[in-house]
Amino acid sequence: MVNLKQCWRWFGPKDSVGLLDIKQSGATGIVTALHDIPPGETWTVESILNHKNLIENFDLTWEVVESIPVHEDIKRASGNYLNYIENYKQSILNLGECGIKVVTYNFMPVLDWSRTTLDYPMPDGSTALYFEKSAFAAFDLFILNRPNAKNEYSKTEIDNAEIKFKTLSQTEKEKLVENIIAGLPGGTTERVLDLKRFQTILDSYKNIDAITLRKNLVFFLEEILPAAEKANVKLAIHPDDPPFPLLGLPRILSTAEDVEYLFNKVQSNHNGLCFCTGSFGARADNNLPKMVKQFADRIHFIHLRATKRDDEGNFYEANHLEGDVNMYEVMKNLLEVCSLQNVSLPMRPDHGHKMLDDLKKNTNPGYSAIGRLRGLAELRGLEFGIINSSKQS
Ligand code: DNO
Repeated sequence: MVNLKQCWRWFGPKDSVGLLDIKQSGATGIVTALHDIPPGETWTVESILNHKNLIENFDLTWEVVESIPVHEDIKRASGNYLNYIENYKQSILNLGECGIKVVTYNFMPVLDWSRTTLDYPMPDGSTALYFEKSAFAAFDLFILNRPNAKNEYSKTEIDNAEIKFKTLSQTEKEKLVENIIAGLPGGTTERVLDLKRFQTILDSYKNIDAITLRKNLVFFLEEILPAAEKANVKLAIHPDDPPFPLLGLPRILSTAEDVEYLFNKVQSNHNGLCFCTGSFGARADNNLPKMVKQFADRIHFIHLRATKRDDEGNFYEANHLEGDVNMYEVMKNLLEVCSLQNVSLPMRPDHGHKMLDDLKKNTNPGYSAIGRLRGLAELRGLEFGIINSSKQS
């Protein structure tokens, strides 16, 4: 059986988890981006090579770009979008020239990934990321006061949001606003700091429903795919996180049906998926082991993480082998895909709890050193066990 290529996300020289730390994790591949280049601008060969050299100095390899952010104009097909698409193509060509062959991106309007609490206490003293529906709704209905938002919630949801809102202190409200509108580190959307500006950006999507957003994604892909094919760069779209609409914005990559639609519509193998078990797994109707088989030849990158859902639709990020995801089946199917195709697909342990010394450090939410190290160690153990038992049978 062929292994997965074990990778680690690095946020560049400012990341408090450095390349030497990463070497000690056992990962050999790096997932990173040129975080200082604003969405829409071209990544030059020179800037790519500078970043690549930093990585190679530690005998690590830059395996995957996560992400080249997609400018909001492209998602709306408005303003300067044709220019930004040209720049996107050029960035892909430049990456290909520098030997980097997988590019992750997402097509979530306004918000990239979203959580309401970044330090949710676990019984063992570590902390996790948490998405609480009533807190999100309290923000939407009673802090942002988004026009017509009430029509999108049930009576019970509104009541629960109101109860939640009343329990929040001023500091907790401010924290909630910051967590939601400023975007999370590594996110690909604009860092917005005031509610008015945030509402203006939401308003710019008022005529864009799921059908239009899909159309804009297909247009974008058809434009950039010739460059991706020429440079042999595989595109890997990241699913919606969480996988349902928020703030009245459409979400179009939440389910197996959504992925199937996109792959049928744009058939190139370079139009692929970042198979993120944490994102897809926050919905009970996504059967993850089955999705691995279904999209086998279009999975170009893998995020392994497990969420634990409750009946109300809240979820926290569990330890990698302990949430609702059947990680054993997912891993087994992924390894079969690798063997059949004879490729080591790049995988990174996605997120991790803040634990032990992480708790004293300033790390990007979800991207602590020890929490991810635990995740990677568990996942490597699982992989090792599956590969070895398959040799014996
Ligand atoms: C969060 C990440 C996302 C992801 C982007 C890909 O931890 O998984 O921010 O990088 O959605 O474009």
